[in-house]
Order: sequence, then structure tokens, then C-alpha cells
Amino acid sequence: MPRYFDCKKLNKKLHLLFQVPISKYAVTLLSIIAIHRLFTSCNVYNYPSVPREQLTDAIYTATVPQLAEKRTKPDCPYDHILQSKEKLQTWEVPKSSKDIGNFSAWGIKDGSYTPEHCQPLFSVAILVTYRNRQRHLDIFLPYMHNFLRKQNIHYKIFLVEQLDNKPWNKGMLYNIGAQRALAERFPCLLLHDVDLLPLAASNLYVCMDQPRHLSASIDKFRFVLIYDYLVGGVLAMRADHYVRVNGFSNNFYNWGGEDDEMADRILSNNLKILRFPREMSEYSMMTHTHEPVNRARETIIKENKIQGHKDGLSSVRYESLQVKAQRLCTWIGVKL
Ligand code: NGS
Repeated sequence: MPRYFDCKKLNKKLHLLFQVPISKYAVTLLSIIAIHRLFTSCNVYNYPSVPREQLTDAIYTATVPQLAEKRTKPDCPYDHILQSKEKLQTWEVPKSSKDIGNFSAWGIKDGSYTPEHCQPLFSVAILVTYRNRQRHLDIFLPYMHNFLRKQNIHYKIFLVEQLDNKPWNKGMLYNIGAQRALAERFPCLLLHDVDLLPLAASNLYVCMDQPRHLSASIDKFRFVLIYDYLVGGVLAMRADHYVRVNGFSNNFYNWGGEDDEMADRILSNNLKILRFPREMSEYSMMTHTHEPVNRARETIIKENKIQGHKDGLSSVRYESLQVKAQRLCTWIGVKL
């Protein structure tokens, strides 16, 4: 006997459906919207980047004049570094200086290293702003030297430490470090937070033809780029571009905003923010509590935009400055 559609049953089910309180529909709808938003925000997981095979053409080749003058060795190779798939996982990164093992400072003097067997095509000044984070520094310096010595580049780490008890001013410290690096004629400045450790061997520490944001994929943010104009963390800029944008603003005290304001400077000078692909841009962030938040940061960003970024590298002033050549870094102590 054929089975007919049971309308009675259907009516009963529809009736039950309409009995569900309206709030439940609202909750379901909002959840669907939230899940959709989450997925669309994940677009920045695959942010626009320069493809690996085009990187060689997009990187900025320049060294300090002293190196360019004495060219006796063959050029250092870089392709194998850019093509490397070697990468540490977050849990493999040292958590204390004890995890570093037997660190040897071979080849390093004043925080600087030059490859011995080939002619480096890049000179990079790595500026690290610092105050009261000994635990991070004890990991950062040996980790970075181990990482960078494999890259065939000429580099020098400048540690710029704020010595006074005034509120923290990262922008000013970068400008002071930049003055020194420019005096030593470095063509490329790499501005680096002390709590970030690169994970991919292919993350070549060099400038590109345009400003380059390196730390686009940080474990703390589940390896997602939190917004497209973020330049905080690790940023590489050609020295002439840093001068062109007038460096960082000196007006930001405490935490936040100075990097977003730098993005304004970059974009308003018709420069772009470039990035390496995501898998080459992974970093691990060492845990810490940050400085008190600067409540005026949004206002300063707006004001500086109106004033045309006049404050910056050209107007940086400080009370006193000392420089000491240490083995793992050139230390610059400043009272603001
Ligand atoms: C933004 C801040 C940036 C900061 C970024 C990531 O909100 O300065 O968060 O911060 N911008 C403003 O406050 C206007 S992080 O969580 O990495 O410390 O760099």
C-alpha cells in the first residue's frame, strides 16, 4: 500500500517550531552572524604579501660604504635562505636563558657580525628599544645572534635603553638609535621589539624597496595579522625612507599608538607597507605585562596628522646619552 505524506505530523512539527520563544531565534541568528564575522576576519590570516619567488627582486641591496669599498670575496648567497622551510614551533623557543644552551659569541663584536667567507650584500642596523626586561634580553640577544649569523648579512644590534623614570617613550628611543645608525651609515634600519623572536629561517632580516613589516604572524594573535596597517613589533625601513617620514613621533608616552602613527607617516609619504608571506613571518612573543596605556594616543595621532608629522627624528631632544660597546650589542643609554 502506498504511503502518503502525513500532513498531520507536519502541522504538529510546525506548531512546535512556532512555540520556540523568539529570543532563541535571536540568539541563533546572532551566533550565525558572529561565526560569519569570525571567518571573514580570518582573511587577514592570508594577508597580501610579496610571493616567495619575487622576494629577490623586492629586497633592497645596500651595505655600509666601508664594506662596498673592499670587495675581495664572492657575493654571499641568499636564495637558499629565502627558500628554506626550516621553522621552529612556539613550544621549541627558549623560555629562559638556561634553554639557550652553550651560546658562543664567535664572530661578534660590539653586537656586530660580518660573514667571513663571502661578501655580504646587506648591512642592517637592528635597533632594539629597552627598559627593565632583563629576562627577555637574556634570551633575545643570544637567540637573535644564533638566528642572524646564519643569514649571510652584515648586521649590528643597537640596544637603546631608557635610563630615567619618566614614562616609556619608544618612538623617541627609536629616533635616538636611528641617529647613531645613520651616523654609522647603515642603509637599512630594523626596528625590533625585545619580546619577539622570529621562527622561520627564511625570514631574511633585510629591508625591501618599500617599508617592510616583519612580524605579521605572531603566536599571541593566533598567527593572524590583527589589522592591515599594523607596523608594530618588527619593522624594516630603508634609512632614507626613515629620514623622509621624519622617524617616529616623540609625543607618545606609555603604551600604544606610536606604531599606528608611523603607518600614517609611511602612507602619507606615498610609501607602501610590504610583507613576506605568512609562513615566513611567524614570531613568538615572550609574555609580559605592558606599560600603562596612553589614553591620549588617538588624539595625538589625529593632531600629528593635521600638523604634518613635523615632530620626529628632526626634533628629538634628550637630557643625556652614553654609548658602550658590549660584546652582544652596542648599548645606548639615554635619559629623556
Ligand atoms: C593597537 C595599538 C598599537 C599596538 C597594537 C598591538 O591597538 O599601538 O594594538 O599591540 N594602537 C593603538 O592603541 C592606537 S600589542 O598587543 O602587540 O601590544 O601595537
